[in-house]
Amino acid sequence: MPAPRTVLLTGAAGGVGTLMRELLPAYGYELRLLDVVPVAGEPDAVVADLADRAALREAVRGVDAIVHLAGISLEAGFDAIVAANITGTHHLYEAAREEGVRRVVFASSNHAVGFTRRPGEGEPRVPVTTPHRPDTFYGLSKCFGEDLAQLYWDRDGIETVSVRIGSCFPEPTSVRMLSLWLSPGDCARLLHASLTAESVGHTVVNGSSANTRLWWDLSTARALGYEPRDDSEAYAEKLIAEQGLPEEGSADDVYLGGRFCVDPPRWPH
Ligand code: NAI
Ligand code: 15L
Repeated sequence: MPAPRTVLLTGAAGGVGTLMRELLPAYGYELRLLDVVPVAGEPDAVVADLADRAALREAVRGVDAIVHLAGISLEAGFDAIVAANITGTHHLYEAAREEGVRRVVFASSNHAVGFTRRPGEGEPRVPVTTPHRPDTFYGLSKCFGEDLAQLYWDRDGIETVSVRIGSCFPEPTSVRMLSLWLSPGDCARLLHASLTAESVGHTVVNGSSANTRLWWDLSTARALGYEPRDDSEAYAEKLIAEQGLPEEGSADDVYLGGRFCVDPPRWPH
């Protein structure tokens, strides 16, 4: 596959989309932007809902690859999650199939496996082969997205890298994020590796920086050529002083998904 040049970035108005709009062009990509809300400062962005199949088909026409970030990014009612994340992602893959787009990078989440126990001291990091254990309807929609990607690879030959993003924000803001943080720079590096690696079929990767306190294994991401450069440890002393360590036996202490397992934050936020 020749290296993609033109890339559709869905969810371009969101937190990760805004960061990636700034960082990905340095890798040589020409971005086409899409979101259900206008993208600030980007008059050419496509404003469309993932429900609009005709608009999606037009938006993917002629692009080499898609980075799919759009959707509900926290817990919400089941019907809303189904519409945006399940039906919407299906619409996007159908548009890709109809228009001959061969590579997708799908923003999955740690919440697809949120009820997985986090490793204790000296225990191995959680691999991507750990069974799906969604902690919310939101996490369940990410499990669906990963399976949908598998189907479109096996049946239609569309390649996908499903990136289980840990916590992608400019800085980690909680003690839990010290283990899951994906810095914006490393996110761009991981998306670039996912867009350019040869023959990925459907590959699932855990998406974090090279954090000292990492809970999960980055080997499938590294196999794509991802070389993380950042480590959340620089923020550890301050965050632990401010927030303390999680209470023993609490969701934040036990599960990868933390409080999503018991009291998930709601969307919109
Ligand atoms: P966000 O909520 O800031 O951005 C999502 C964007 O999708 C928004 O701009 C929203 O307007 C758009 N959107 C929602 N429904 C849509 C629809 N029906 N049609 C078109 N656009 C729609 O989320 P964020 O943080 O930027 O995350 C991006 C993606 O990465 C999401 O899929 C999220 O689930 C995933 N993710 C993010 C993580 C993080 O730490 N930020 C962690 C794990 C996964
Ligand atoms: C996610 O999947 C969310 O989209 C994001 O807003 C964060 O809450 C992140 O997980 C996390 O677990 O920190």
